[in-house]
Amino acid sequence: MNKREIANLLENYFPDNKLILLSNRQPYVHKATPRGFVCEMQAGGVAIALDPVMKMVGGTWIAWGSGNLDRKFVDQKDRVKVPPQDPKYTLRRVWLTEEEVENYYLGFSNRSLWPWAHNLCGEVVFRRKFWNFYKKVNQHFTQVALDEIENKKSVIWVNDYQLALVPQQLREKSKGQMIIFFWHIPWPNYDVFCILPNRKEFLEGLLGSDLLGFHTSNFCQNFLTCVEKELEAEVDFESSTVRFKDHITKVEAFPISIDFEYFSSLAGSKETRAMLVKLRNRFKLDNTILGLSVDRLDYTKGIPEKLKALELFFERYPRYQGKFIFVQIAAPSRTKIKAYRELREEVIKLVNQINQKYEKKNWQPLVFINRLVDHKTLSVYYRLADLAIISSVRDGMNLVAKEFIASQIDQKGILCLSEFAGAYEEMEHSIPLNPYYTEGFADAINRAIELPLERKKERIKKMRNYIKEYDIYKWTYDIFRSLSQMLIPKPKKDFDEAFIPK
Ligand code: ADQ
Repeated sequence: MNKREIANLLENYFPDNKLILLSNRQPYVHKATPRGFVCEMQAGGVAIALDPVMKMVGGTWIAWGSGNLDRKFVDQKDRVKVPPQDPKYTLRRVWLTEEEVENYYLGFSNRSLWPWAHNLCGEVVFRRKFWNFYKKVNQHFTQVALDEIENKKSVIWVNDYQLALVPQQLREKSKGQMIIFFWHIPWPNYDVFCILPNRKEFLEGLLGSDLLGFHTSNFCQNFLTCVEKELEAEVDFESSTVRFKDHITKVEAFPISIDFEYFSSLAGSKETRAMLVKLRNRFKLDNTILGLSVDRLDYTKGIPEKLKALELFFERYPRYQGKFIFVQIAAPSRTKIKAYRELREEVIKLVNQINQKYEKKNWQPLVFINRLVDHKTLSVYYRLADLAIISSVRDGMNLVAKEFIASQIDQKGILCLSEFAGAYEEMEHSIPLNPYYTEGFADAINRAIELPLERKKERIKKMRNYIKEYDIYKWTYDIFRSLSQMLIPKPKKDFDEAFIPK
């Protein structure tokens, strides 16, 4: 996608508008480490996807200052220009108290909404205190956004499930702004939706936006059905709009993507090629197949399910014993929540158990790298891998799938992808897998490995062409184009004409 086209669209339709983006997580964190202070990006789909957009468009990004040195690097208005080495936009940090983090972030966002949206009702915890803090922190973000608007015409782009009440709060306090909301995770069906207490208020919060985006048309349909059943609103499934209290919200699917050129050229860079040789030697890959997964260590990503499928794969297809290594890179995530700590223990236990089985054969099938790695290293692993496995039990999209494809410059890798990841709708040339069905999963791994090289190349080529066209810039363009169409006055229905007697 040509970045100039986005700039033209913005100049034509939103000439004097300031862009204000809100998300819970910030793109850059200042923190102290044993190596000294660092300013780094975090492993989180939302920040990684939106950073290139903000670098291109400019504006202000409002997010929680979660790093232990964040306060040291902001001005009196809590602002800092980022990226630090080549500033392109402003990051405005919002400060949260410990109690707010506990209840709004770890509580309602991550123990109530996150498992709820992913259909994992057994993990859901609802507490009144969580909800009260959620409302309070959403108000706080709204106030900061109002402060940034300074009564100027703005496009306010609110992101994700932590800030669902902001659109309505903004609409009540400021007139004439365009509000986009993008929901980055799945939207559940009506039966699951109904377990959410305060669900009416939650929907009303989102319906404060002019444009409400989801990754897939299925999530849009789920949302519209919930609104229709829950609120006294006019829902038009054909035009995908909701009229509620005289305000119209357009609901549309925009499958998020990645900066294709960035990942593709990183994969072809001199540095990557040099590191590739080193790692090939380290893993002794001349006669060995390398499988790879990159995930936040989250129970929605199906990591134990994948390890169990790999264990079965080695048993069912013993010819791969000693000839296959699987690398799981897992970024620590939400470590203050018990379910996440337990997941880590379970994963380590499974990895050790499987490795011990083959100790005598002098072969270590699994490598577990439990840390954040930089993009250059990630790129080397993406190139090194003969197959990537995405095993989410449920996922809004999954950017790793697209990053892996973009990095396949020599088109030799293949993607095994869960049918329950949003990305599956677009990646029809991947090898499908069902993480709940261990035997089928093990067979899918075998099928992927045994696919003839020419067939792998055909598949990868098709997926690369697709992502090259539908990259993160095209995603942004589509969102703004849709918003701009809402500004054009709709032609008056020819009601009168139709009833003029001939
Ligand atoms: P996430 O659940 O965070 O995002 P995902 O889309 O896979 O999931 O994005 C993860 C990002 O973190 C990727 O860019 C990946 O490269 C990076 N990452 C993961 N592990 C890493 C590691 N160890 N080191 C470095 N980087 C790592 C949410 C939704 C997704 C949706 C995105 C965007 O859950 O479904 O795709 O938002 O909308």
